Amino acid sequence: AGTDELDARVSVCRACPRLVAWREEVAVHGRRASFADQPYWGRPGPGFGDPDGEVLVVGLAPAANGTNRTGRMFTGDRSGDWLYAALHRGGYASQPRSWASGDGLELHGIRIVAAVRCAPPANKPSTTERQTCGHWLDRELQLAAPRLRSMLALGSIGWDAALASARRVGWDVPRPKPRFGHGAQARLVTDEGREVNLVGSYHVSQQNTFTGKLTEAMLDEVIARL
Ligand code: DU
Ligand code: SF4
Repeated sequence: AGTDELDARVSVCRACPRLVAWREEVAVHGRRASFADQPYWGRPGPGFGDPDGEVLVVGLAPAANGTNRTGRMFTGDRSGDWLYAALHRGGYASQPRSWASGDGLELHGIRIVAAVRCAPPANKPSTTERQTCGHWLDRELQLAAPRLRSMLALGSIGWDAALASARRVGWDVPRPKPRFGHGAQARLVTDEGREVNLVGSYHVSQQNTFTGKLTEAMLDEVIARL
């Protein structure tokens, strides 16, 4: 599948000097004590899930001790605990938890990618890094376009990345730019005239889930709209 080749190319990308340095620094010296004896991936996070999925999830970026450790999007951190549990409730994931790349998890009908593929310091990618990594997202949209039905954008960074990428690959995007919010929705039209439903959700990060800004019910509700 086209996604296999894309994943292989992404996983050796070194286009952002600051992020390359950080992902490798964490992998070699910056491990959390509880993971000290584990090998770290230390590379960009390739997309994960169903290569023929009709739904694309666009997250923010890998976490330093999550995807940057396990090599799989959202696997190995608290954000992933929330996302995979919700995808399991929604019928997209074969199991509610994901802790390592060999855990048996399979997604059906959905593929997960990120606006930025390398773990950024303090979870804050720069504007340039977002633009640079956006080219990989462009390729995701082009590969998914023939079957894509909807996209779930996590957080305003995921939302902005999805809209910017859709514009770059020649899809119709409403003007003025649709505003991000939890439950925000926008209708995009691919270059071949297919409608794609973009849905926004607060990101599944701890700062939202611990504080109750994002509840399980709120997440289930947006996933049901995909
Ligand atoms: O072996 P493979 O079919 O290329 O799958 C690679 C990887 O993708 C595996 O860890 C499972 C996952 N995956 C999935 O989650 N859902 C699918 O429908 C197909 C593959
Ligand atoms: Fe490449 Fe994206 Fe990582 Fe930058 S963030 S090095 S573009 S994979």
